[in-house]
Amino acid sequence: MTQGSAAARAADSVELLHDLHRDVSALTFPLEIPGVDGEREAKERVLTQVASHLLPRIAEQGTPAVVVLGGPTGAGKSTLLNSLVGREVSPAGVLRPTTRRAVAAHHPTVHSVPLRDLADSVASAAIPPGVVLVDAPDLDSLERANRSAATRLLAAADLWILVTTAARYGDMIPWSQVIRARDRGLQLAVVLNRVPGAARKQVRADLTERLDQIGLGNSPLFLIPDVGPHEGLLAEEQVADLREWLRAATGRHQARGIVRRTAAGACGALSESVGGLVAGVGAQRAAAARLRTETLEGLRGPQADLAYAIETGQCAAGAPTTRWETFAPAGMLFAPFSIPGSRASTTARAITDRTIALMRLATDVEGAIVTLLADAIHDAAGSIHREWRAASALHLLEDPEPVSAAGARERAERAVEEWQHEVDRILDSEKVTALASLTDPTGVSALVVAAVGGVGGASVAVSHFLSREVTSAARDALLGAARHAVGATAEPYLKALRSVPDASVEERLAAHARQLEDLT
Ligand SMILES: Nc1nc2c(ncn2[C@@H]2O[C@H](COP(=O)(O)OP(=O)(O)OP(=O)(O)O)[C@@H](O)[C@H]2O)c(=O)[nH]1
Ligand SMILES: [Mg+2]
Repeated sequence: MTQGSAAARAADSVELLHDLHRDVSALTFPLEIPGVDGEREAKERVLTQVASHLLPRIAEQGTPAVVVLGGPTGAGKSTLLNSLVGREVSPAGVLRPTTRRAVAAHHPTVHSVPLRDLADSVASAAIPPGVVLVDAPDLDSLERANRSAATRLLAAADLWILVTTAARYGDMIPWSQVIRARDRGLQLAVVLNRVPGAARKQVRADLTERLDQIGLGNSPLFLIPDVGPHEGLLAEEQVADLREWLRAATGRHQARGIVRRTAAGACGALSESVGGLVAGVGAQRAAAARLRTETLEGLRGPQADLAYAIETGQCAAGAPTTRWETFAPAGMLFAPFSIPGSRASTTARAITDRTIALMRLATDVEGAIVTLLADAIHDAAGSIHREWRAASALHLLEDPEPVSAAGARERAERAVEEWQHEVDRILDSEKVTALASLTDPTGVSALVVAAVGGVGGASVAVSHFLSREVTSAARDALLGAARHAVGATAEPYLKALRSVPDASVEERLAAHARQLEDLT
């Protein structure tokens, strides 16, 4: 590869990694579905790897290699760092776990110390210049914060010195982490602490074989003999081999080699991790689609029942019909509506009385419609809410409380009021001359409301004096208003689902994963 194309490639990689970092930072996994904790952690890992590991390495060729001392609590990681530095820079102790904040030791000539956000840095001339040696919190910690800090440090490492003890290495080595590190090209060395003299050979053979099984048999292995109860720094001769190897392996030249190798390996592993995030987004979207279907399903029953009641003219058939019939006989106020050709009183007094009677009738009808609609809204809200609670998704809502009975009633009242205006608009374009001598315009409108509500006599009167179309137009308007009012119950839920990443996010991440694959 020519120098020019190498530079172009590095520039492309930097741009790709910046884009990836931006897109992954913005990524959310809002729905609590199986595996989501893993996705959220994977997101953090990817961010650390890109920001603390890959970008600095690609941008600055002179970055020191990051060597992380990682392993179980009490294995002697802090003691080892202190012994290599020659003074206590990271407190070692008997309390488990001891180290909670990582310490990064580096040569005083190293100015751009990586991992500033993850570790406190300490300058020491005892550390070779090409390396930053990091004492990490315990990897398999019972403490979540320690576990996560250690995992993030390993994500940013070029070389991992796995520190463990002879007594516990069998069960205490976090093998899954070792395998993951191997897969992203991270170099491994193992320090086995407190090895009893007699067991030396046996333990070395056993551990080498285990490492061999996962393709890491060539990893350097350092055995530190057991010196009995011990506090403070280890004697120089106990760490001399490790110091020498570290110096040789991470001299400036080799350090760059480690860095390059891990960066290439890391791009492959990163591509896989991003692929995992893509799958995670897919799972979120599938869950959101299910929840959306269930939400709309919650509307369906109440909307259908309501539409049936309106279409069949049953929504206000009871009391209002009785009231109509009280005024319908000959000589009564509604007689001219009920008995074609009957002589109607058209005095101003009779018109006012008739109008008032019609308005009372309409109030009854509207009251019945409001109750029906409020019940439908409340039912729909209740069933949608139950689905969301079962899916543990209520936290996505601005207001996690379902619509109350009073709230549903208020919405229903507003919708019916709106509908009434719509009825007036329908009547605006009708000729109402024949009715004008019998009642005021409010009475005409009330007559239509009663007709839609299912008062048979009112229906007949509207057909006779106006047209059949007026009732059906007003009924259609009520159907629309009712459907809309019930449908509005789902709106905050559907809006909340917009926080789930959409297909474009999934596609962009998948494209990044493919491009990363090309970089390896
Ligand atoms: N005998 C013996 N004791 C050691 C050795 N290394 C560390 N210790 C002791 O073991 C205890 C734990 O050592 P640390 O260095 O704090 O262990 P660590 O791995 O840093 O532990 P965490 O910070 O909790 O992850 C301390 O009391 C040390 O003095 C060793 O090589 N031999
Ligand atoms: Mg420690």
